[in-house]
Order: sequence, then structure tokens, then C-alpha cells
Amino acid sequence: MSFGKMPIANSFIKKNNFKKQFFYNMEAGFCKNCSTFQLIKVPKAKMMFNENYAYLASTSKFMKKHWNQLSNNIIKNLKLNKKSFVVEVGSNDGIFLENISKKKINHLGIDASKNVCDIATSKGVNSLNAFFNVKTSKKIISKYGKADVIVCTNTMHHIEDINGVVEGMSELIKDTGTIITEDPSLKEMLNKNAYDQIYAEHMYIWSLSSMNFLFGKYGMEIYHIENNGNHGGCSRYFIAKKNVKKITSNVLTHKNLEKKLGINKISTFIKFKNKINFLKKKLRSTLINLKNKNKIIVGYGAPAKSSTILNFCDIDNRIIDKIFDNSTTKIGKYTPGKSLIRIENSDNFKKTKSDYCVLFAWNHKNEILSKEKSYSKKNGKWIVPVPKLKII
Ligand code: JHZ
Repeated sequence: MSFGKMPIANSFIKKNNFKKQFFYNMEAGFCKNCSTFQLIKVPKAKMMFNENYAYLASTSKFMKKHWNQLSNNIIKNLKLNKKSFVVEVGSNDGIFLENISKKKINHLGIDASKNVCDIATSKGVNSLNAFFNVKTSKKIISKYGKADVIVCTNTMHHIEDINGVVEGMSELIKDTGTIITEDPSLKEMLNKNAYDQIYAEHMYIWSLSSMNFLFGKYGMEIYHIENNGNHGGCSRYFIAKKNVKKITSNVLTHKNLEKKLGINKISTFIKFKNKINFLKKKLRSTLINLKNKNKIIVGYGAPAKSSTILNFCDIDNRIIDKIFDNSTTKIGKYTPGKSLIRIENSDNFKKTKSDYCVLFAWNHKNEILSKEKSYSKKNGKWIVPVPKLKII
């Protein structure tokens, strides 16, 4: 499945750097042996995860609450105490670990991007700026000992050297410990036609089948799974060493749902490809028609996902005037690739006149539409691009 030339999704750029952009050919494929849906080739990790990493997890109040709930659940259900050791791989700005740190539980966050690590440290989160792999895992064991819990949320899909990461986790986790991962789900990506989840940072879109295959290689298994609607639909996997924990009925139910959807069949992905090519044409022609009627079109949210939509659908600053976002790392910059749309502080959305607003952060629809209620009252219309084009 080819998407054409793409920029690095989170590389929002300054005006004087337009000509210095990096492009790669984005092609996705499905492997029948290990059931992974993945990009065929991705740029070097350092090009994506560095001191300029733009995604700040704490920009959403909803997500802050979500990770706070996860920490409370873990403390209660896995019976953690102050002597327990919690490790997070891909700790971003400390959105999850700050809850663990406040409870004075031993912890360590590891993140490859220095800017987000620094934010986490300033919140009192013990952080290490590094890529996680077998070498990092050994260093952590010799300094802190083995972990009771390893949390890795919205990160497993980022890592090209996924075998190195899982091997490192299998060494770092205690024999009775639990690894918890949470990522956008392949099942939901297919159900929702959420093709914008595909970009270099998301090298893999995981399913229960592919996760179990991967962890199985290192003597582990998924013993429990929970699903939620975040990021268009995520699965949370609970993983332990083989035969240590009882496998719950949720795992079997989910396995059957994946089978019913045909998650391990090439034909499923060919259908998906046809659907998204249709969505591309529909979004582009809708926006061009509105523009031809002299309508002012803006966008809300500049998620990494918007890079895929804009570049795949050939939408640029001649169609969309500006995009509003609340991330300090994005405001004042431009969307990457050919689109080059200016990002403005979302505080200015209310005072800016527009007729239509494309909700690129469609996964935060409830949070955004409730804080921008006045837009509809002023006859502004929201264009929601996924799961299917909807104007509200
Ligand atoms: P959001 C991220 O993807 C990045 P993205 C990453 N690659 C990943 O794995 C996935 O999450 C799962 C803005 N916003 O959360 C902030 C407002 O302006 O959909 C963000 O720029 N106002 C690590 O980037 C964007 O929208 C608001 O009220 O696709 C949302 O980005 C809210 C709620 C958000 O993630």
C-alpha cells in the first residue's frame, strides 16, 4: 500500500526551513508469518525522536485523567508499595509517571527525546534520556534491580528495533512482574478507516495476534486485554512470563473478533486500501468545492495524524488557511511536507472568522467541541475526516 512521499509527521517546521525538509516513500505492508501490519521502511529513529519532538502528551486533560486512572489501577490491582519499581518506556512529558512519583513509588522513565525528558524531570519524574534496548535494560538492572511493572504506552508502535525492546523488557521484568502496553489497535484502525494512524513514527499497528507472536518469542504471553476509545481505539495488553498468570476470557473474545474481521488475511487490507483511496478523493473534492464557493476553511488540532491526511490527500495552504493547536512545540510553525499550513494558538480560534473547520484531532472530538461550543452557534461547521467524512 503506497502513500507516496511523506515528511516526518511530527516535524513541524519554521518558515525559513521549508526547503530543508526530509521526505521518504511511505509504504505499508502485512506479514503473514508474524501478523504485523507495518511500514516497509522507516527513517532513522533519531530523525523522529530527538530534542525537537513535538508531541506533548499532557496537552489533553482527558489523557491526563486516563493515565492517572491507569496508575491508580496498577497500584491497587498489582498491589504496589513504596519499594516496588515501576519503569516506563517512552515516558514523554511524565504524564503517567508523575502519578507514581507523587505516591513516592520507585520509578524510572526512559525517553529518546531530550525535550520531553526535561519536562518530565521538572515534574519530579526520575527520567533517563535514552533509547530502550537490551543494553539500556542491563544498565537499569545493575543500578536499580528488576522491575515489578513495565509500562509502555503509545510507544510499541514507534520502535523499529522492536525485538531489542521486547528482549530488554523480558530481562528487566521480574518473574512475577507485569508488562502493560497500550497502542492504537489494528482492529479499530480497520473498523474506522483510520488511515491517518499510519506514518513513520507508527512503524507498526499492533493487534492481539501480532503482539502475542512477538512476546511469545521471548517466553511471554498476553494474559489480559482491555480496549478503550482513545486515539480512535486502543488496546491495553497485560503481559507476563508464560504460564505465570491465568489467561482471562477477554483474550479469547478479542481473538475471535480479530478472526471474524479477517485480521490475518491480505484481502482485508486490500479492502482497506480501496476504502481509504475513496476517502482521500471525497475529502479533497469536498474542500475544493467549498473553497470554490469562497468559504474560509481552517483546521483544529495539528496531530501527527494530520501530516498523513494533508500529504496523502494533497491538501495545502491554498485550501486551509491555518490550523489551531495548543502545543507550545507547534504554535508558530508550519505543517510539514507539501502542506505548509501555519499553526496558531488555539486561544485565537474563537476570535478568528471561518466557515468550516477540519477537525484533524478527531479523536479528541468531545473535548474540543465542548470547549468550542460557540463555533456552531456562529454557524461554523466542523468537518470530521475519519471514520467517514461528516459535516456537523
Ligand atoms: P493527538 C500522538 O499522535 C503521537 P497525535 C504519537 N505518535 C502517538 O503514538 C499517538 O499520539 C498515539 C491538539 N489539541 O493526541 C494537541 C488541541 O489543540 O491526536 C495535539 O497537537 N486542543 C506519540 O499527534 C493534537 O491536537 C485540544 O483541546 O496524532 C492532538 O494530538 C486537544 C485535546 C488537543 O496525537
